[in-house]
Amino acid sequence: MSILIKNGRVITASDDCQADIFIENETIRAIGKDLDMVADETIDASGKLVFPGCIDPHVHLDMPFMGTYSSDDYETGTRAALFGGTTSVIEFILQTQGDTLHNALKTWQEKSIPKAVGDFGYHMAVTDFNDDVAKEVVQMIEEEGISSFKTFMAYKGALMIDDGQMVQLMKVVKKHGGIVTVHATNGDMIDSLISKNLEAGNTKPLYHYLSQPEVTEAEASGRFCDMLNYTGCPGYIVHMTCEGALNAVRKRTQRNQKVFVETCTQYLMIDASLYEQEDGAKWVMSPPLREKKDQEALWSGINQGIVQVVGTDHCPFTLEQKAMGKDNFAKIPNGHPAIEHRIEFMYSEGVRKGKISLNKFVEVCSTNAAKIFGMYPKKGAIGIGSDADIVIFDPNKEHTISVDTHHMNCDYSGYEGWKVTGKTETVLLRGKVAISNNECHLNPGDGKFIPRGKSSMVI
Ligand code: DUC
Ligand code: ZN
Ligand code: ZN
Repeated sequence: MSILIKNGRVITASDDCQADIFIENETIRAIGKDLDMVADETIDASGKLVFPGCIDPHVHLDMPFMGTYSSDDYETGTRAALFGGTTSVIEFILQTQGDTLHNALKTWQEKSIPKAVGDFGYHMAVTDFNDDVAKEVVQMIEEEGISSFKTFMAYKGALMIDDGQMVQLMKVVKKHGGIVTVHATNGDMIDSLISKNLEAGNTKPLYHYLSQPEVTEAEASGRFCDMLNYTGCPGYIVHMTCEGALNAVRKRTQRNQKVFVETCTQYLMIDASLYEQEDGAKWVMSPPLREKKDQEALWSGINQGIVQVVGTDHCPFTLEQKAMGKDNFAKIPNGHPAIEHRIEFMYSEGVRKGKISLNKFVEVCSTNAAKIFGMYPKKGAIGIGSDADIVIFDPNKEHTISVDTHHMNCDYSGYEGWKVTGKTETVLLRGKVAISNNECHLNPGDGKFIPRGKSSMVI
């Protein structure tokens, strides 16, 4: 099977040119002006942008969390991702404290392999570290294609590891060429602020925000960087939200350590004033939304190259699930639906509004994640020999975000009525048309596990 994409404006992290792309089976075989090749199918991309399939390295599908499960599973979540132009996701396996990494891997394989519509990899969340787990970490890198290890500096008693475990984990991961990622907030401080607020009868969603002030993230981000520097391990801070945390990293990077930063679309677009609304639970996530000054700082961080990736932390819960915390903000399941619209938001809010260039857009939505997490240039690139994961994007199409039209398994949108310019039109996954004419043509099981190697951003 071959496909020729003709007349598109091809954008990568470094290039911008008018070119045709010839695909044979799963792979890009030729790129050039007016390619004289015959294919089984030709797609005319005149007037469209053509860029590499996007990668969301931060999603939670069917995740057991706060007494329930995130409402998108591998089928609905990866399908919604494809509709938006995200062809690959990296999801999080959660080790159960006291149990092995291998048992957790088996559980996640069962829920992902038969269901995934788009491609996927796993970060392994190490929630309990000891000498036996250290051996498993090595096996994950060398035998299972899992080279990134997620840690939590919060959620004590469920997910958090202490600083001693963190440093020992970093040493093993460094030795074997992996990377440690982190939810960097000061869990003890947050837990005490939550208790104080509840004791005072402050139960509304606003107090979720007020229990996680900026300093809790800035402090933990700096501490994580210092532990990376001590161990020499490369690291990655997920879902950074604020100026204070960014400045903590900026200061540390002056000593030339390897630390990468991810932010998420929501932290660039919406702010904490939403917590004052009656329906504020819709945006309860951790870390919480911040302020306008933080959005500006994050956009600047992207342009300065301190923030390398924009993901989503997609972790949807239905309104019924959110209502678990109607009398107590600490019981609202944390997270919101986001996987589908990241690319359209980044184009509309970022590129169209002059905040980032087209090349930067591809870099932060696709290429950098592929490089940092060891899947470049198979993913994240339009190059000869790369997987034919391709987005054909209409840069002028206007549309409105709504729960009525989204494909995520969630009965609300946090962006209801938001007007967007630019729409994902056609999506190819490894040479197959996954999305066209607003329909998905792939099935559960068509998405494949991506075994990942060492980061190509770390020398
Ligand atoms: N934050 C969320 O909002 N949801 C899932 C986990 C997390 O850290
Ligand atoms: Zn987190
Ligand atoms: Zn997360």
